[in-house]
Amino acid sequence: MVPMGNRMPGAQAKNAGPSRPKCDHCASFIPGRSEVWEDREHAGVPTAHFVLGRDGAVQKIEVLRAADSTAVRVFEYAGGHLVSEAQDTNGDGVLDRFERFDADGEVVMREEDLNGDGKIDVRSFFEKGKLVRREIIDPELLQGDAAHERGAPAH
Ligand SMILES: [Ca+2]
Repeated sequence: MVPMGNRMPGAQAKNAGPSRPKCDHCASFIPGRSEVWEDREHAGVPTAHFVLGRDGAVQKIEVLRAADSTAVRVFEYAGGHLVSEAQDTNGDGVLDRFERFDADGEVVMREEDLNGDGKIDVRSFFEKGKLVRREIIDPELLQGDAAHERGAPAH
């Protein structure tokens, strides 16, 4: 005779805690959208984050700083073309330069946070790669050293 009522599943087996994948090269797949983290610098933490679309094409790539996983560069793609790029140009952990590109890969707009407060200060518009208009958004930049071109050679 086999006792029928003795196979009580242990309550602990169902309560093993949250399953949090801890790995240096892991992927989580969500229907229609996939995300992949990679530890490209063998830093023990992910330093690249890929977001893939339903078709498997890359939609977004984030390059992460190993020290604190903040994004230092963010690339966004649509239809296989790079449409925007954001960058932390001075390494303070805040994205401070944002560019948008046309279908030919030419920059059409660049937004810059020059004083590192996380707000855009200057917005530049381009046509066929040439600067056509520039807006100064932060009025503080008009008082004094507004003419600082980021990336321009220092004289
Ligand atoms: Ca700013």
